[in-house]
Amino acid sequence: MRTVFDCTHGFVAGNRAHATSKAYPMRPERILADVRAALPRDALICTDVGWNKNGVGQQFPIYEPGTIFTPGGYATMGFGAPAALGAKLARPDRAVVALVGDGGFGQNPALLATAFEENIAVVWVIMNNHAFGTIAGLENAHYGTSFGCLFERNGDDCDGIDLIAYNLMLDLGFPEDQIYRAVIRRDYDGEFHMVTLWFERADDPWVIDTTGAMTMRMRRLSELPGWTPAVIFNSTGHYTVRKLETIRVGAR
Ligand SMILES: Cc1ncc(C[n+]2csc(CCOP(=O)(O)OP(=O)(O)O)c2C)c(N)n1
Ligand SMILES: [Mg+2]
Repeated sequence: MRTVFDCTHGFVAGNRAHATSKAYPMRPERILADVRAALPRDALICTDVGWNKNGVGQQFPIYEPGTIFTPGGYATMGFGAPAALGAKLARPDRAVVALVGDGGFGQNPALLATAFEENIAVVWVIMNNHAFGTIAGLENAHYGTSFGCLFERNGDDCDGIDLIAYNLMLDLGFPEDQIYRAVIRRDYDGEFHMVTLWFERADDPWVIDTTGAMTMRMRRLSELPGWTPAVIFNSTGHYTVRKLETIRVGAR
């Protein structure tokens, strides 16, 4: 007879590849595993509804009583992000994190004003799949459609902080055929990152890293050995890049 213990351990073992995967876009299992690893054991976790809640129930160890707050029962979206504010007010000594989907995070925008006004320091981890993903999945399974569940316009999911840099540069008048968004793979650890590329010169673009996560100043791509663009795109062109030497998009 299989025990609950066997099943749980079987699941964890079977899930390990996803939880450590370097796939791009990042897998939700990896987000949960990384968040858990980064947090103290007594951190307060608030979930919303969607992959975050389901995933936490399934594969996010809770170590101490009273450290998980999740909307059971009717599973109301819009709970997790503001609940974290309340948790932090109650326990300012604890780290507080909300795990929330992009759909759920849009339910209660006023929480941003409250957090700012009251200076409440919480972390919202937004699991962004450009969709009411769990509902899209159910709709697909039952009716073969994802009607009303995907956040996009003309096929563009309008996502990413790099999009701000991209649009700003276009607004400032940089030529449209010189500005591209790119998914870059960093060779030494296999992680992916999104940046804006400015092809001032056709063969060696400037890298504009809006988050500052990867570079501290503007560099040319040639100064960043081991950064391999995987995809480069703007509204008119889309390139899958196999070799750096093949990038000459500005010269088209
Ligand atoms: C107030 C409310 N409306 C609708 C639902 C039904 N519902 C459950 S999950 C979900 C989608 C959540 O989307 P998101 O927050 O992006 O998470 P994801 O499913 O993409 O992981 C919806 C619409 C709900 N639970 N609560
Ligand atoms: Mg979503």
